[in-house]
Amino acid sequence: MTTTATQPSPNFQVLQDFYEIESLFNPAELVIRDRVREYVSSEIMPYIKDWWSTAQFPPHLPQAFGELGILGMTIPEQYGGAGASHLAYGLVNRELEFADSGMRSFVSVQSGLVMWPIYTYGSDALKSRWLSPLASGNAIGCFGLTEPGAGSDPGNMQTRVRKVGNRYVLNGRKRWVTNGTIADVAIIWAKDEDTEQVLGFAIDTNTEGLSTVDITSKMSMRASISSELYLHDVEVTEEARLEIIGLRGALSCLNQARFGISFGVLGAATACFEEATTYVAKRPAFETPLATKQLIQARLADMLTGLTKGTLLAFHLARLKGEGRDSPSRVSLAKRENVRAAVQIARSTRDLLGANGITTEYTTIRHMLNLEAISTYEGTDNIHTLVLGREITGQHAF
Ligand code: TGC
Ligand code: FAD
Repeated sequence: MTTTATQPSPNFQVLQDFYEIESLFNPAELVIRDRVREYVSSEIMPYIKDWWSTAQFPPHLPQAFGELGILGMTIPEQYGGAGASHLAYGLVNRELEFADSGMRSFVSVQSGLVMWPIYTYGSDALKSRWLSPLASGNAIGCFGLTEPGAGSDPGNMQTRVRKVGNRYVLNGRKRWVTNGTIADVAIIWAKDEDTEQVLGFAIDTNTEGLSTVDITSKMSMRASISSELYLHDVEVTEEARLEIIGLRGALSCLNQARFGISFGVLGAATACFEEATTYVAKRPAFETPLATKQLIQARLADMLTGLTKGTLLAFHLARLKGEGRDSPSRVSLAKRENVRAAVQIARSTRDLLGANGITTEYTTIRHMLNLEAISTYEGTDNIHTLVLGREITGQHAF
């Protein structure tokens, strides 16, 4: 048999929610999920391959995301947020990353790494200056923690700040800053020259001495902007300083983004799983479709299991987060495990697609390459392993 006409088609609606988690979502969560799904389907899916291939993040997207109400959506409405649940935010991440990780990354950074610290640690003046424009997408934010010589170990950052009268002066260099060249406000972490304590600032990117340049040689996250950011005697007022002292200020922001990633990567993995399932139903080999082969079915079974376990993990983490019980190591476990599952599903799909799997005619190679970056950013796989090792043994093994 070489034709496919009689093959039953997979029911993705059932497979996407194999353990019927959706029955636990509230109506508001489903409404926002569906609204974003519709937007992704009509306004992102038809174009994303080109955006990724030509390495562009279209400038109309921030405002479109603002109109959808998905920027800083867990922040209270008085600051321009939607006061939405963490689960709703997670589901939005999953929908966006079904299209491309770069779409989710923009929303992650803007919401978790820029709006969240301004909301949590910013003065009233900072909140009223930035939160509403960031929520509407009229302003864009970025987060500078990583440096050329300090990625996994941000405690070794070289960027320095010194207090001069009632102002602060910053010098240093940040690397791999998502949205760096398009940002209006940059959250920058620097060590106090006197105390060696890490301090955080929300800096208007028009401030003299601050400059940026894009990293253009990426083979991953091509529909997302990654930049270098230089600070040369950048002077800011006390008002720009975040009210938190120590590395924990910066690390607390990462929990927000890592949470979103644990949902987001399920979207990329779902896109790959659907592509694999559709492809093997049609692709003949040795006279029958690949879907009839036991080894192929075993692969699909592993994919469905990975997706289902990942969904349960992310969903429960959202519930814990809602109750303030999302400890950093719980977040680490979900980030590490769900990224691993997604990478595995993407690589496995790439293989099932054969030679076609290395072309951008299929979506999987794009997701697979994006997921490589996600395995590195927001804490590498090794770093999250060591966070869990420390939780288990009490021993710091970094
Ligand atoms: P350590 O001694 O463990 O901690 C220093 C202080 O911070 C506290 N802490 C945390 N607080 C909140 N949340 C967390 N996740 C925290 N982890 C630690 C800790 O309790 C301590 O507080 P205190 O009050 O006692 O001083 O610090 P360490 O230097 O040994 O480092 C620990 C380690 C390795 C886990 C940390 O440095 C780390 O997470 N490294 C990975 C760096 C990272 O993930 N960078 C991400 C940059 S942003 C990014 O990638 C954006 S990608 C774009 C997108 O999201 O889409
Ligand atoms: P390194 O820290 O040099 O790690 C290299 C390897 O060594 C990894 O395998 C790591 O696991 C391993 N390793 C490190 N330490 C240990 C150890 N103690 N034991 C065992 N193994 C270890 N950063 C920002 O601040 N803001 C952003 O917006 C941002 N966006 C990003 C977007 C993209 C697309 C990418 C790729 C990165 C982004 N980053 C951002 C940076 C990201 O957070 C760092 O790349 C990440 O933290 C890892 O740092 P590194 O690249 O310097 O790798």
